[in-house]
Amino acid sequence: MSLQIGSDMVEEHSFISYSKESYSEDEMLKRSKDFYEWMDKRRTLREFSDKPIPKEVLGNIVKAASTAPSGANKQPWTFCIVTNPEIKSEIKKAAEKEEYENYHGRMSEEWVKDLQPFHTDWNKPFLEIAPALIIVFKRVYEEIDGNKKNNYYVNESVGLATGFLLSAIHNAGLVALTHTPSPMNFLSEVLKRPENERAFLLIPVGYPPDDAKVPDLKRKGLDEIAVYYD
Ligand code: IYR
Repeated sequence: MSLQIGSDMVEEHSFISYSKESYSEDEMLKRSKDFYEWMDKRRTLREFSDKPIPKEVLGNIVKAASTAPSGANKQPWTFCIVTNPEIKSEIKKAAEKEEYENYHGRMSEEWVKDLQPFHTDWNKPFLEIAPALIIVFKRVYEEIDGNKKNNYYVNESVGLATGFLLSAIHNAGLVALTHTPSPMNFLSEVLKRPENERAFLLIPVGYPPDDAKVPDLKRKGLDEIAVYYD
């Protein structure tokens, strides 16, 4: 059904019944605890094995990401799934060029110091080694019948979808790095993306190497992150 809003015709959604899953309080307690403990096992890795990931698995991970809520359900995202070795090399070369500048003057001394415990530097070998790079683009606007139509809450929407993506990667038994080469415009050029898309995050995905090591980080406790207003 269409609705007239001002001079525009807008397609109305038909509404369908929501099939609800509900649990007893005991079940809720167990499920919420189990889920937290499982999510707590997710860690960022900066090293990967080069073992390929089945294409259908990558597709399912991206489909899970696309279930995130978005402003007016505009789904303002594009996920580029790069497994082609030449394109991965091009991305590595361009990312390292920017990161070299970052580590040699563009980042503040304090920032470089804050990164020391993570042993990061301008070298990004994982961009060639990881079997897949998922580059998340935000779609700032859509071009419809030659007119630009802005999307809404684009950063929030794409941030949520990326969170879902990381959870889906963890669920598949794979690992990822939330990588932020900066500036990221080289990704639009290498991947030949249209003008309405801007790179948001670059997520190398793969299996952990046999001898994987991660920093022994502590997450903040509930008392540090939650404020109750009972
Ligand atoms: N983009 C750089 C620097 C960097 C910044 C932050 I904040 C990190 O948590 C990690 C790295 C790089 O990728 O090395």
